[in-house]
Amino acid sequence: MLVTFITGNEHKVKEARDIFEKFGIEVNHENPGYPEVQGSIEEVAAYGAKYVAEKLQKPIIVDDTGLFIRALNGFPGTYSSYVQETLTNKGIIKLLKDEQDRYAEFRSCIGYCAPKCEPKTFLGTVAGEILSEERGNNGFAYDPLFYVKEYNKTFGELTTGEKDECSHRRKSMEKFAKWYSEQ
Ligand code: ITT
Repeated sequence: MLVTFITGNEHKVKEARDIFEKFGIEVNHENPGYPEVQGSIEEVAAYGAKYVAEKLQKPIIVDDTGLFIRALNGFPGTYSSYVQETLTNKGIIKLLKDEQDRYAEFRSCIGYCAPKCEPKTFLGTVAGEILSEERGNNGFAYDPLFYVKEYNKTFGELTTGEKDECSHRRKSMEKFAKWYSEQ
């Protein structure tokens, strides 16, 4: 089985290849880009998947991800990409400086669509805490800030294999892979 993954993020492609391997799904990577609508990550993924499937005239998946920090009412959420580029992790640390509530969730939504079909979405979430310093050099973007109790480590300190065992993306991609294998 083969799936075309539409993303501009090479880290996501690597994680997808590792996660899909055990389902016997190969990943073809393309990056034509797609408009990101205002809305939930499910809406962004569904719209993006439909847009690209019609444009390329073939079935594809996209992944829209956000970091949702409870003390900030879910911010940066769907603005995670912009915030990572502008505020960066240091800015998030500053925003939470005097905050006791450190709870946060990563949410990944896979959008799948084939031409002339309606899109389907698959959501995966993982709970963690935002540290007051960055730790670890693995992973990417928000990973060094995101502490996971079960491992007593941040995503930035986990090996790729460990992150793939428990991550939001593992959960969303696994849901998609199970459904896709049955088609
Ligand atoms: P595409 O939309 O092209 O797939 P992107 O990197 O813009 O790539 P998102 O909008 O889904 O992807 O991601 C929002 C932000 O969250 C962006 O800065 C990502 O680098 C970051 N991000 C996504 N997944 C992450 C993960 O597993 N760990 C840490 N940060 C992540």
